[in-house]
Amino acid sequence: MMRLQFVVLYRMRYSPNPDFLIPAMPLPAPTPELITEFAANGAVVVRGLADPTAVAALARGIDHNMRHPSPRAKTASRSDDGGWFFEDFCNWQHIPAYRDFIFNTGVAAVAGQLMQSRETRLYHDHTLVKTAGTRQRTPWHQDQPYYNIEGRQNISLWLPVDPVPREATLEFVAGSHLGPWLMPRSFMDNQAKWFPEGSLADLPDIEADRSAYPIIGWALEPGDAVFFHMLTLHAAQGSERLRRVFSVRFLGDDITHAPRNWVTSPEFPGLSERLPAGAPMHDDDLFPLLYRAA
Ligand SMILES: O=C(O)CCC(=O)C(=O)O
Repeated sequence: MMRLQFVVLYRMRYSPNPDFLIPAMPLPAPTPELITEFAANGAVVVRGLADPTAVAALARGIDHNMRHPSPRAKTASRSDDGGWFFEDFCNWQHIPAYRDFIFNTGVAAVAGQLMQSRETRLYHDHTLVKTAGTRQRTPWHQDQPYYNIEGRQNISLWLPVDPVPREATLEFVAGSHLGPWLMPRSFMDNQAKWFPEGSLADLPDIEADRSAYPIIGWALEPGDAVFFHMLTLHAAQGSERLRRVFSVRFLGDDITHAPRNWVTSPEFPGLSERLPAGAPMHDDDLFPLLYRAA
């Protein structure tokens, strides 16, 4: 019964609707060159993905999110940091601007075409804000080892609503998504809280020898976006100015559930009880279909 209600509500609330905060926004399809670049580098930039209306709505949504954090919110900076690195997850059902951006624009179609998937599902949203003066770096890491999924057809969008200069942007090691899974560690105290110590190779010290790696990254204007694979190594410095980012994680055709013996980041409480290991994510309403290629 609950499941049926959710499906009906979802159909009513999330079909494209001109009254939404962010009006329907079809987007140009990625070029074949961009799709090839994504496959090779595991990260690409798309300029002007979100228009000023969408950027303003997302900025208001992020500000609301910071004033009303969910129980999943985290502070990823130390108490003596000059700023605040705020993170929150899985808020699309509560923050209309997040929901409208995900469901009412063509962003999922762009994601699906970049990862060359017939279907694109929502995995989760992630808000990442560094307030002015935040010194906390985001250390180099891959995202997928923190998650509860297996499969290669995946993609994340990282979209700032403030200008981000090159020195504060998200950086990537081009091609690293083609390499092995590397040890996920907690950002502030470097602990192995996910895979057991020794079960995956540790990351090399990329900062100690940056010139040895093909590091790519772009200065971004509000509404520009980077898309990256969940195995691409990425990192960011602190930020001298306010850097508010809305991020969406998308799943493609080959993604299956990988329940873990530890608390994933983010956590999907109760999912392991209803979705077996190896099941496609489309077997659960938490991961709604956003786009299907014709
Ligand atoms: O915004 C940041 O500083 C880090 C972003 C990140 O690690 C991610 O989006 O997965």
